[in-house]
Amino acid sequence: MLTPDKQISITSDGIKLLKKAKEDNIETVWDRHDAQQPQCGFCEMGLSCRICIMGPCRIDPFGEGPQTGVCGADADIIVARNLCRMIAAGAAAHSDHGRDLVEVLEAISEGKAPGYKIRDEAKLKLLAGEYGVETKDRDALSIAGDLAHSMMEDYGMRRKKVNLVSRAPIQRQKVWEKVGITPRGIDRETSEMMHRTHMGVDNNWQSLLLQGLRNALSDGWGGSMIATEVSDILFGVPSPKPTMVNAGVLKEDQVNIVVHGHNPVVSEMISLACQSPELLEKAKKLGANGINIAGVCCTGNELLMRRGIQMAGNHLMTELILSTGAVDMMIVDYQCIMPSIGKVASSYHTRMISTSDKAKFPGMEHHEFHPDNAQKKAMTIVEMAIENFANRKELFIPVKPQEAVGGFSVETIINALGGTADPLIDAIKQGKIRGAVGIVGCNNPKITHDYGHVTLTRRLIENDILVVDTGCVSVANAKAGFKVPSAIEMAGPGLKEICGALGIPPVLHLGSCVDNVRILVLVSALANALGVDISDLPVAGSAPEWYSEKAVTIGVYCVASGITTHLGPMPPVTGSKNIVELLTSGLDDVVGATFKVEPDPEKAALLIRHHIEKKRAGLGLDA
Ligand code: SF4
Ligand code: MSK
Repeated sequence: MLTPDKQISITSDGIKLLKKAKEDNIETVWDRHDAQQPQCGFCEMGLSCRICIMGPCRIDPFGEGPQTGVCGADADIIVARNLCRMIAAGAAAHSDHGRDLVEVLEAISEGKAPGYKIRDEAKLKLLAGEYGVETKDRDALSIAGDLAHSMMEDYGMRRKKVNLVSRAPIQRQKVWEKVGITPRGIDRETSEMMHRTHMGVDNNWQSLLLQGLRNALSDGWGGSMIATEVSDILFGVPSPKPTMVNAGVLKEDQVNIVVHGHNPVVSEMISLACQSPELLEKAKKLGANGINIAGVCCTGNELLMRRGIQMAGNHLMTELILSTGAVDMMIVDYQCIMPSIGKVASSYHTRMISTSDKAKFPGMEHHEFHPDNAQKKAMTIVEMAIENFANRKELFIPVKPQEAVGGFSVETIINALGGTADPLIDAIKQGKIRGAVGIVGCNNPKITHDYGHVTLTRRLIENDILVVDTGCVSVANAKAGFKVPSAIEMAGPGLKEICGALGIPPVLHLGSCVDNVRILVLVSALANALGVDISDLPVAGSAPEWYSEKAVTIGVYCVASGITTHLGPMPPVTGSKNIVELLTSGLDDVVGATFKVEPDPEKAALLIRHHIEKKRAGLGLDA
C-alpha cells in the first residue's frame, strides 16, 4: 500500500501536487516504488551478480546456500565488483558531461559554435596556466583551443596524472601516491575499473576497492572539475543572485519552459532564446505576458547559479511539476530524467523535448543540439513552446514561491570574506563556526522527500556549523527558507554573528552535482591556509537522500580526498562484512576519512557534530 501523503514529502507543493496527480490518475515514482515491494534482498546486500552468463548468481547471506558464484567469486569479490561498477558508472556520467563542455570549448576556438563565447577570460587564463598552455600575447580563442586539447589529453592515457590533481594540498597528493591511487587519466580509470571487474581479472576485494577510489578521484579532480571550470569559462563564474524556488515559480500568465537534466550547454542557449525580443513579441501576440524559464534538477541549478533562474523543484518533483498543467514545454538533456515523464506529460498539454544524441526518452520529441546548431535550435524550440501556450487547460499552481539567494562559487565566498579565507579560518579557530559540512545529492522515494536534507541542515546550522549544498539538496534547503540572509535567525549564535556580518545566509548554494568539486577547491584552500591536510579539517560531507551512481562516486572521491562522508541510504554492500568494515572504519588508516551510514537525520547530525569536534580537538582549537 502506498505510504500516506504526509510521509511522502515534507513540502507543501509536493503534497498538494501529489494529490492532484492522483486525481488525474498519474502514476508517480512512489506508486512504482510501492509496486516493486519487496525489493530483492540479495541485490540490496550487493550479493547478486550478473556480470557473465554462467550466472546470474547469488550468495546466500545466511550461509546455508551457495557461498560462491559459478566462477567461484565469493561475497567479498561480488560486493566489491558491484560497488566498483557503480563508481565507474557515476564517474563516466560526470566526466562525459565534462567532455561535452570541452568539445564546445574546442568548437568555439574553431569558430564552429555560433552563440557560445568565452565569458570569463580571467578563468580561461587561470586554467591555461594550470595546464601549461602559453597565454602571453595570445588571443582568447587560440588559448581556448590549446586548453581544450590539453584537457582532452587528461581524458586519455598520455599523462602520468590528471592535471588538476595538483590543486590538492601537497599532503593529500602524497597520501594518494603512497596508496597508489593518484588518477592517471579520466577515461583510463573508468575503463580499467570495468576491465578489472570483468570475470577473471581482479579478484582481490581490497585492490578492486583501491581502484574504485582512484576511479572516483579521476572524476572529482578530473572530469567533474573540468565540467565546472569550463562551464565557468563559457557561461561565467557564479555570483550571488536573488531567485525564487518551488512549484510557485511557474506563472499563470507566461509561457513556462522547464529545463531538466545537467549540462548547461543546452539550457544556457534556451535561456538566451527566452530573452529574444522577436520571441517575446510572438509570446505577447499569442496572449502571454512573457516567457518564464524555470529549472528542475541540476541544469536548473547551473542556470540559477549564473543567471538567478528560478527552480521549480528537485528530483522527486520532476513528475509532479507536470501535473500543474502549467508547463508548456519541458526540455531535457541527460541524467536523472525519469523515463516516466513523457507518459506523465501526455496527460497534459506539455510538449516534451529531448536534446542529447546520447539520451532519448519515450514520449518525447527529439531535437538534437550540437555546438554548431544550438543557437538556431533553441529559437525554434522556444517558439514551439510559445505556440503551445494556447493549448493549456486547467492550471493548478499550488503555492507562492519562496525567496532564496544562490550563486556561491569559491571565488564569491572568498570575495565575501574580503579576498582571503582568513576571516572564515579565524571564525573556525575562535569556535564561532565549529566547522563546515557539504550536504549533497538526490531524493529517493525510500525516504520522505526532503526530510533528510532539511532536518540535517537545520540541526547543523543551529549548532554553528556552516552548510554548503549542491544538487537536489540545494532546492530542498532553499524551499525550507534557509537561503535568505534572515535565515541567520535559525543559526546558532556564532554562525549568526559571522553570516550576519557578511550579509550571507547560513546555507550557501554551491551549484549542481558536478559543482561538488567547488567543495574540494574550498577545503583545499582552507587546508593550505592552515598548513594541514584536508583530513585534518573540521569538515564533513553528507548525502542524506542519495539514489544515483553519480552520488556513489561523489561520496567516494570525497572520502578519498579526506572528507568523512555521511550517507542516508545504505549502499548495497552489507553482504560483505569485510567491505562494510573497510568503508566505515578501515579507510581511516588509508585515506584519513570514512563513510558513516545513518538513515535518521537527527542521529546523523549528532554523528557529524561529534566528528567535527574530534577534528577540532585534533587541531588543538579548543585547548
Ligand atoms: Fe556468476 Fe561469476 Fe558470472 Fe558473476 S562473474 S555471474 S558470480 S559466474
Ligand atoms: S540532479 S544526481 S538527483 S542531486 Fe544532479 Fe539531483 Fe542527485 Fe540527480
